[in-house]
Amino acid sequence: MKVKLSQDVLQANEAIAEVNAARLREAGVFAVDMMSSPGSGKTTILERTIDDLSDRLEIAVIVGDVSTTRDAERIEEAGADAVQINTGGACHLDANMIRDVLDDMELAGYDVLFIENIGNLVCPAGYVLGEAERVMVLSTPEGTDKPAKYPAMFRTCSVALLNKIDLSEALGVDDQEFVEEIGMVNPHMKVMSVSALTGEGMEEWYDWLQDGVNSMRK
Ligand SMILES: Nc1nc2c(ncn2[C@@H]2O[C@H](COP(=O)(O)OP(=O)(O)OP(=O)(O)O)[C@@H](O)[C@H]2O)c(=O)[nH]1
Ligand SMILES: [Mg+2]
Repeated sequence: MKVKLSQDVLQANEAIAEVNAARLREAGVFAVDMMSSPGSGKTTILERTIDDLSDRLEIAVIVGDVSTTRDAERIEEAGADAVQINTGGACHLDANMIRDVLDDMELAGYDVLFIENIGNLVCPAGYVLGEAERVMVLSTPEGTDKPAKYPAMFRTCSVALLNKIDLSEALGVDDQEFVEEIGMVNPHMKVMSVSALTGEGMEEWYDWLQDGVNSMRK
């Protein structure tokens, strides 16, 4: 019975996510779900992305956290519209939470909607939200074993941003090892190595985003 309940919950979530996805497509908004463990650099990547792209793209961010509005404040400070969802304890966002926020947004005004999920390498993987793409942020201090230990997250995402490569040398880690470990879990995953701190590698990420935006305009 427990299994059935769990499947019902996931099926209900998927039905709502499909409605969210249709609304976003209709409005021509490229929606990206950003997932990672806590502190890998999701908000920092978004801050730099907003800073670098806001002259050519209209960006909005839905930020999920268990508590506080700190990330939404950082996003607004960077210059994009932000909506904070506090889950009050839940370890992932779900499609229902996103639907409620979309109801209050003028979607047609945006090119990109980022959804920063709760920092967690397990739970968010099971809950689609209506996004066009799922992006995983893995940072170098977390260790090269994370893809093998948390495979569901790496299999569900199409892109991995390997962040904090400015620290690789000090940590004594080889970025190529991360790429190989990711490839063993998901050979189709596109890996981009970046530093949100220094800006290294961010152009490739911006090109990928622009391609996504263009695909929504066709
Ligand atoms: N050296 C270095 N530090 C970084 C980089 N990106 C982020 N950080 C730092 O990592 C810490 C966490 O960054 P956040 O952007 O808040 O991480 P997050 O994934 O949004 O965290 P949660 O929302 O709590 O899950 C901060 O101290 C950032 O300054 C990077 O590329 N290099
Ligand atoms: Mg954050």
